[in-house]
Amino acid sequence: MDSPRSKTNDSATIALMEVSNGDRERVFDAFRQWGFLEADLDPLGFLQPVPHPDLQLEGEYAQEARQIYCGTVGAEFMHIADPACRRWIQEKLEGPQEAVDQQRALDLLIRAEFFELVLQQRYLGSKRFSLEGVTALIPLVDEILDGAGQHGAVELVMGMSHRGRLNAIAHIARRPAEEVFAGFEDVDPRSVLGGGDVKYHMGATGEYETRSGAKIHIHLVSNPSHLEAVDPVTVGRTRAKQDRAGEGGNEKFLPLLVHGDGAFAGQGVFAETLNLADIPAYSVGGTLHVIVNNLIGFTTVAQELHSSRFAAQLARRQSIPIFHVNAEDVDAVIRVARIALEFRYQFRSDVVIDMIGYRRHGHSEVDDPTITQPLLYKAIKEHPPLWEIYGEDTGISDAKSRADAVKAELEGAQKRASSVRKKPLMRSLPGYWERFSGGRYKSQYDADTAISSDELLQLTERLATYPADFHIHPKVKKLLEQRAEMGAGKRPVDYGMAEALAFAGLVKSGIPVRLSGQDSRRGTFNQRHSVLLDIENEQEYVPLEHISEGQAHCRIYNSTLSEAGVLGFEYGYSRDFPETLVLWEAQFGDFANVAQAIIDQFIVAGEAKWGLLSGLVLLLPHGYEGQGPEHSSARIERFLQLAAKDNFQVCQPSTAAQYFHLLRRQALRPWRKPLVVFTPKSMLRHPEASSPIEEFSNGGFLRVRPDTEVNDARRILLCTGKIGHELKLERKKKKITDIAITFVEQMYPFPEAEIAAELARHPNAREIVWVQEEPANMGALNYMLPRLRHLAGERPVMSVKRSASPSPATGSAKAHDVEQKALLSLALTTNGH
Ligand SMILES: Cc1ncc(C[n+]2csc(CCOP(=O)(O)OP(=O)(O)O)c2C)c(N)n1
Ligand SMILES: [Mg+2]
Repeated sequence: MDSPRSKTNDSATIALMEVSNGDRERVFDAFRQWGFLEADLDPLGFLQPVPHPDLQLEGEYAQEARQIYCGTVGAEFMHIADPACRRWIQEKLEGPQEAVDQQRALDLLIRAEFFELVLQQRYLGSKRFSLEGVTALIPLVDEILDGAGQHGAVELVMGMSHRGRLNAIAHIARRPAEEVFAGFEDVDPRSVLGGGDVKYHMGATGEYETRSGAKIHIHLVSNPSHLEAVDPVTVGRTRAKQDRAGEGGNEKFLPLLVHGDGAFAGQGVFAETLNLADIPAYSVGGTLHVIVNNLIGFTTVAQELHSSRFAAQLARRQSIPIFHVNAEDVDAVIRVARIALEFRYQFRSDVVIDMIGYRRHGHSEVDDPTITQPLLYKAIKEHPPLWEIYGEDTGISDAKSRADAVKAELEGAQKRASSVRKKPLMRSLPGYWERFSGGRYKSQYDADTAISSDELLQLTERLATYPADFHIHPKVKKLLEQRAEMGAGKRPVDYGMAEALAFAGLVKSGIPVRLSGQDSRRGTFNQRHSVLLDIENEQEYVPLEHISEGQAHCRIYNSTLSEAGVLGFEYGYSRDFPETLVLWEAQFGDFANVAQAIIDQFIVAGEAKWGLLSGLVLLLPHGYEGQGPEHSSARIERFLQLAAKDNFQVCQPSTAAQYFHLLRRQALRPWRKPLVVFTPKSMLRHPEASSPIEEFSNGGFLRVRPDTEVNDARRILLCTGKIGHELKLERKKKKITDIAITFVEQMYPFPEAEIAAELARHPNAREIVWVQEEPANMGALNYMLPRLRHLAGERPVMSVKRSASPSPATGSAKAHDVEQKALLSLALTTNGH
């Protein structure tokens, strides 16, 4: 097969040069630069080397350089700007090669191969996403672990997708083979009705003993089908483990991402993750990337999967090396693994290994690949398994008898599989949680969130103070003066101050806070100002880091311009640092849809699929303010559709104090559930949404905020957020006294008892109306109506909303005003409809 991707091939200009001995460096440099294009990387020979004009050199040096750079390893590293890095790699590749423990490598290859064969024999017709064709992955990771152990690693945090995952569970996480086989028996379907996950997505943990005798914990991260979505989650989990470990964290916890070639090149979330590598908020001291490259994705060949010659070349955006290696030169694979590992520890940098092999079967084993790649699969059929090739190459005479022994061992394990007891991991958690909901064990669900007025004053003093010699921006100075007044009860507290007080109280009591989002340090709406900048020297001062002696950290970061990558990272972080209040903020709420896979696959379903808890908070600015289709809606409807079995909380606090108590409840209660908060924009500083300081030292988060101004109303309006405040103002203007306006502050879990109590407080109200700003096909309407009707009994429940629309909001500010007036007027004057 000719490679149409040989974009660097310009054979017309091939020049033959005579080179003198004194030009050694020049010759070597040409090969260091382009040698990988002529390297022998594909065991089946379909990916042809591309002759490069600069390499058409003769002489002793060219021969020597060609041997190093055009063999079974092709290194791309000359794009790295740092000469020390380049020299380091050069020396490793050009220096003497270390010996390989070939017996060990052979054993691992045999295990990897026969594990798949036994599965194939016993569970014909089941999908397993075999590793055959790239079994060198197992000795590769073995070598990484050996090196990591020598650097003091205690844990490998590994993210990988389907290909070879079961093999990795058995041979890297070292779960007993019978446990993996048991997954194919599916003996206890009743235990996972409606939950659980397929066996090749479940996470696994285990203990690995390295060649040199170190013990390394393996954490294979639970993973959805969505390729590469696990990348930022794995890195976030690693960072959390590193942060918890403190000093030396990034030596101890090593992240490894195993990618498919198609996914590596194609999936944006990986590119987003790679971009996080050197940014202090997200750095983990280098992630190892291994592409299990079979030059195919499902039925699609490499030429259709990426514009670059190699899938791995996406990584050239960064100053990191890429090592291509032929998966059938096992010794080369192991040497490359060692170099990559050493590079990570030496330079605290990401590094990519692109291991090129093939896929013995179809995409899964029930696929017939001869339909789409007849010639390739003819060649594969005739190609012996790697352990046989390696056994012969190395001259290890008892390879066959070793293979027989491993096969017998695995068949024995398979026979025991049906009696393996399933871990009761999955279903217990939701059930456990339910026991605490419904108000019966309120203390587990709630927490004391108020802060005494003395302490509020102390916190305020710290939040509003900066060093005497600090040159503060006049606008920020004013803001801090106002915050001082808020804390002292001289002015109502706004959202910005409410949030600062919530964070300050938490870090003071030892609970760390981590928030990241686009422009979050200042705040998109100029509301946060968590970092003060000296206007003369740009020195930073973070009041939240100066609250009290021995306080926990309050880290607020501007994120990269990414949603899926950053949200995935923060989800991962929240998983492994549950004591921290972890928040991700969207610039506008609707941008969260770019991270929908993280929301769907991890945040809302992680507990049901994998039994994994997270206390992550999503802050999503929401509200109809005439700013157009894309700045109005955080898509409340989508979150409510995802709600079931107490999987998360969906809230819209309508006042600053409510926001304060909600954030503190999330951090202080013992249980971890994700929390989605629809946050205000124009209401951030609105007097109606501000709260007296007394509300911070008393009470807690109210799931429903009753209307205390009206008794025995004729009509009850139920709503969330901004529209409720607008309704109240309009009611006042119109001097209406018999319409109650009730805020549903927590939409999910549905506050049934509190709403029922509100309805009961107005027994004569014949009209119960759900009012929302969003169009009829959006917002909470379709979620609320059946629930309200259930509670209202005989009484009719109606609704006021914008007309159904494919787009969330109008692009015209004036049209918006007209619509908004109509909503208010309908809600307050007619019967709704
Ligand atoms: C986001 C996403 N899109 C599509 C798929 C369906 N899918 C599963 S595997 C696969 C091919 C993956 O190719 P590659 O990354 O090369 O891995 P391989 O299966 O070859 O190991 C596709 C398209 C998916 N799982 N996730
Ligand atoms: Mg592939």
